[in-house]
Amino acid sequence: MNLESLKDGVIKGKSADVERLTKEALNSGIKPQEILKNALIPAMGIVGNKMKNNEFFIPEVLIAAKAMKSSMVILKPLLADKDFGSEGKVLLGTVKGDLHDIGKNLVMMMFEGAGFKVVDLGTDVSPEKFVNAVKSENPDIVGLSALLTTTMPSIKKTLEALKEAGLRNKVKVLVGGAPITQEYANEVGADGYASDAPSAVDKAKQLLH
Ligand code: B1M
Repeated sequence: MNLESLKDGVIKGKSADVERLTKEALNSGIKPQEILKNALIPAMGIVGNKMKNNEFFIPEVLIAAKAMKSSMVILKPLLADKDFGSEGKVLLGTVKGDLHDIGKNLVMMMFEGAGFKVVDLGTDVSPEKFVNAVKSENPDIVGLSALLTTTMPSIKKTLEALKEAGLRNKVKVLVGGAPITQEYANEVGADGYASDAPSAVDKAKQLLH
């Protein structure tokens, strides 16, 4: 069986086809790792590029991510934990005081689609919660999302809390969200800034390699 149709199904967001083709691929003897590596991850890479080039917008990306998930649901029990974390581990959250999570979830899907393991802390995440999660999860990257000008200071506070806990040098911190800029990232001492979900993945890869 050819994985191209599965890849194409993810790009076009055809969840039912993706589910069927995933099962067919497994039945034909293709290993779950191969499906992840040769169909799902490249498909989400293409989706990310289309988003960057303004060929795809948020609805298309969410539909593609949903299709990817319909395959992941089948593959996940068949895969070892390490298969999901081959690129690294990302701890993601929207900062304290901020409840916006649509962008953060898109960033999460792109990371998962690119082969990262993601631990999602959700929204309104306090600096202390980030610190505790860094201690327990030992991530490579901490991703902070903020959508409000009033919650931008929570990014700074989270960076300070990581520093105070002696953890700042153990992780790379990536920041993003509508009001965030590269200048702000520099000012607060983050390691990277990304303006959209695909760029977040590119930036994380740059920071780790
Ligand atoms: Co709110 N809201 N909101 N809101 N909301 C904005 C952000 C606002 C710009 C609207 C406006 O006034 N024009 C404004 C902020 C103004 C400002 O601070 N300058 C605003 C406000 C004021 C508020 C409230 C205060 C309103 C009120 O109650 N008076 C309130 C605050 C609640 C709180 O958080 N404490 C509030 C509430 C809400 C809802 C709950 C109703 C809802 C959120 C639902 C949810 O997320 N589950 C909501 C929404 C939907 C919006 C808008 C309309 C859309 C945000 C969104 O989801 N965009 C928004 C206006 C707008 O942006 N046009 C607005 C789509 C999403 C894909 O984009 O989140 O930017 P975005 O994510 C992008 C990039 O920014 C980047 O990648 C993503 C994908 O490419 N990115 C990262 C994001 N995180 C990243 C992290 C990274 C890297 C990249 O690395 C880790």
